[in-house]
Amino acid sequence: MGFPINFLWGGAIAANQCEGAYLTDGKGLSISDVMTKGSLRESRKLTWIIPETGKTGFTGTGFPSPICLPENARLAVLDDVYYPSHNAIDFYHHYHSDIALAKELGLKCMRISINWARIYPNGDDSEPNEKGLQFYDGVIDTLLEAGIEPLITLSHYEMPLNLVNSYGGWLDYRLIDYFERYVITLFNRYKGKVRYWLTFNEINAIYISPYMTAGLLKQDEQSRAQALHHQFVASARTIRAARQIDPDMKIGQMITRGPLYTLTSNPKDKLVLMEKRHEEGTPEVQVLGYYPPYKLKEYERKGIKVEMLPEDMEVIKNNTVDFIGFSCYGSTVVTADKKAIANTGNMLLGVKNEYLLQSEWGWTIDPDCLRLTLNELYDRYHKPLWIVENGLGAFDKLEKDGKIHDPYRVEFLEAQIKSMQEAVEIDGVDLIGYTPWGWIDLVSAGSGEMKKRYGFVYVDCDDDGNGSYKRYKKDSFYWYQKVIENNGIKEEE
Ligand code: BGP
Repeated sequence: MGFPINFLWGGAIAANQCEGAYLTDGKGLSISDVMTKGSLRESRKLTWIIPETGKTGFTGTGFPSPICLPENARLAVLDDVYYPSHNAIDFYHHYHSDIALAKELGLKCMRISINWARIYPNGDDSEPNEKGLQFYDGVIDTLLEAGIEPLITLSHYEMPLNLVNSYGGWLDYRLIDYFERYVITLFNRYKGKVRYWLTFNEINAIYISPYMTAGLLKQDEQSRAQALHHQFVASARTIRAARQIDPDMKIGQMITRGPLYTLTSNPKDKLVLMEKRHEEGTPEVQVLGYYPPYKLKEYERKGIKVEMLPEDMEVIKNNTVDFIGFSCYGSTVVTADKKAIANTGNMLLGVKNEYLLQSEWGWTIDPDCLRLTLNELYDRYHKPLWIVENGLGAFDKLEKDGKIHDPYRVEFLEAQIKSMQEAVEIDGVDLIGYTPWGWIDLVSAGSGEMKKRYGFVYVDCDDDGNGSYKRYKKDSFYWYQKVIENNGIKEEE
């Protein structure tokens, strides 16, 4: 009973949230480099300049405040503005010691991402940046030497900024070719070394955050549908390239997912639930190789026309994913009752669940969300699954003696792991691994804060980048170490 012996216990991080060194060794600007810090109450902003006049300003990222750029404005880094991605936790210069900590923690796998703008600084360059590749050679070799299997996201809320300013992001078909060039460079370089890859982080989050997922400056549904289609084609072409270059590679999709509950037993609530699931995205395209009828009907109803080349659906059909990776942070309650009180959470929108608590950032704490989600996905798609993100963002206090006592994190994760364990032991779900989010503290994607911490390792730096950047092991570090050692949570614990 329990997890398979080769179960991949791990932890996840992403380039733009941890690396820093935003212009080092030839890296180009990426879309995260023009995003300011926000907070629970104030959303992050994008900064812009009109080159002809020198006029500068701020606009929303589309999540939740709208993107509104004046004519001729380009997204740009401005003087005297703080951008969290520029230094982040400086993983770029700490990766040797950080990976040593991960080894001590016992990680068998680490989910990282590659920053496209380190490899192709402008996205449309004809030659890759050798220094950028050398950085990832170092990270990957250090992981392998530590016995840690890399799982690499090719685009985690990341793309070269030039592709937004000059092409309008994933709305432009040419990005498929540029992305393919980028992944072929990586696959040739890391064949035989890196087995597991994910294409686009939370690809279905385009409905929530079109800029972060697809570099979109437009938010209308037509643009989102078109950009998403381009990402589907790029994802399929990535799989095609992997099969040609290294057939041992396994490529997954990455979606955000959590259970949906109805507020009441009114069938109208259940209909809203079904419709919300449909609105949330179409795992079918990457998993089964076709657009499901509900999405085609929705496009027809809304007058959305997705332009497709004749070969697009062929490549999508012939290159489906090997596994489904997903992030799961909590659950959402839906209802047909318009008056029901809106949840205070900033990402998991819905109605307040009176049976569950919320995190300090308003995210629902649901001890059963993993078992439910794993079963739903497995029943529907019959593909191996991988929980590539899960966790609790919380305030932590560094004590004078260098300790961090975080029983809330242990309590949260213990329930999550038990839930995932039930899906494996009781329901027989095929689960490859578990990489909880932010095994080391890093910048929050949603708010840009440092104080929203997920890690087993504390990083001493604040929301404005001040601090020693020293790493400290939290109490949860020793707890997770034991979970991995025991290959799960033992009954008596
Ligand atoms: C996911 C993103 C991650 C990560 C996580 C936690 O949606 O893929 O990049 O940041 O959410 O969110 P946050 O950092 O806003 O707490």
